[in-house]
Amino acid sequence: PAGPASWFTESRFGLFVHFGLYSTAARHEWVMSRERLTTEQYERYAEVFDPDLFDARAIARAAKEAGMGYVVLTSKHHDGFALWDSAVSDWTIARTRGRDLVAELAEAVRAEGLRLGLYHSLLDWHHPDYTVDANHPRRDDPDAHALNAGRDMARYREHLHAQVRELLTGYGRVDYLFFDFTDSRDRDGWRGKHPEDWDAEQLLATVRELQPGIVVNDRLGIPGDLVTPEQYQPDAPMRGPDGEPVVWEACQTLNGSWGYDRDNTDFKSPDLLVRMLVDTVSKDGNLLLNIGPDGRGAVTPPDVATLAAVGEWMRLHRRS
Ligand code: FUL
Repeated sequence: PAGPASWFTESRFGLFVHFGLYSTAARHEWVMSRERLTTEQYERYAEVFDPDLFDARAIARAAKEAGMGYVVLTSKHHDGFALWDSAVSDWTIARTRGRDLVAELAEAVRAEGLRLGLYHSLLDWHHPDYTVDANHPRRDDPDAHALNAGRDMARYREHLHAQVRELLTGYGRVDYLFFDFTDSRDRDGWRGKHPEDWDAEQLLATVRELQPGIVVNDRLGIPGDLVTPEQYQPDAPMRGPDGEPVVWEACQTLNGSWGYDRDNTDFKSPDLLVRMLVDTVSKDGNLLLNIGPDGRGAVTPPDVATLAAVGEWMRLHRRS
C-alpha cells in the first residue's frame, strides 16, 4: 500500500468527533451493547434524536483554532445509524431529520482549509444480518445462538461495501478513513469477527481505487497506512514487525468516553493534553483528540474550553 500523504504526518494533530444516536442516550457510545438494549428499545432514541445544534462550521473553526489539520467524524458507529443520506438504508439521520452531517462537515472543513476524515464502524448492531458475537447487545439472549442461523454476513458485507462506496463517491475528496474494528477473539462461546467477514482486502482495494490519496488505518485486520493506539501513549516511536518505523496516531478521549457521557466529568486538564501532544509529536506520532457533542449536537462547554486552551498553547508554541 502507498504510504500516507505528507499532509498527515505534517499536521500531527486532528479532531475526532464521536456523534450519533448514542449522544442522545448520553451514556457512552457503547450504550446499546453495555445495557443489552433490543433494537426496538434503541430505536426509540431515533424518534427524539434531533441534531438541531450540530454546527459543522463551528466544529471546523474550533479545530482550526486549536491548531489541528483534520477532522474525523463518525459516519456510522457500532449502532449502525448513518449520519449521511444513505440510499441503502432507512436507519439514517437523513430519513429521520432530513440532514446529511457528512455533507455539512465536508463543506465546513474545506472552508477552513482542513482535511476531511471519516470514522466508519465495521460492527453494526442494528443490521439484521450482522451476526451476534461477544460484543453484540443480543449476546445474553437465551435464543441468541439460534438467532444467528437466520443472519447472513454475506448480505451484511454487501451493505457495508455499498455504504463505504457512497461515502467515498458522494462527498468529494475524503482524506482519511478510520475503520473500526476487527475483534478476532473467539470469546464466551461466540466466534469473533475476521478480516474475511468484511472481505477486507477487497474493501481496502475499493477504498484506494475510489480515493487514491486516502490514508487508511489498520483496523480492517490487515495492514493499512498507519496504526492507531487507543487511549494510551506509546513509550517510544512505534515500530513494525521488522523494527521499521511506522506511521502512528494515538486517539485519545477527554474523559474516557468517546460519545457524550453526561455524568462523566472526569476530564483531562488542558495541561495534561498539551503534554500528551508534545509527547506524541516527540515520538513521531499524530494525536487525534476526541470531542463528544451532546444529543442536540452542541459541543459541550468543557470541550469548548479545552479546545480553546490547547489552541492558546498552540498559538504560542507551534512553529509552522
Ligand atoms: C473503539 C470503539 O469501540 C470505540 O467506541 C471508539 O469509537 C474508539 C475510537 O474505537 O474501537
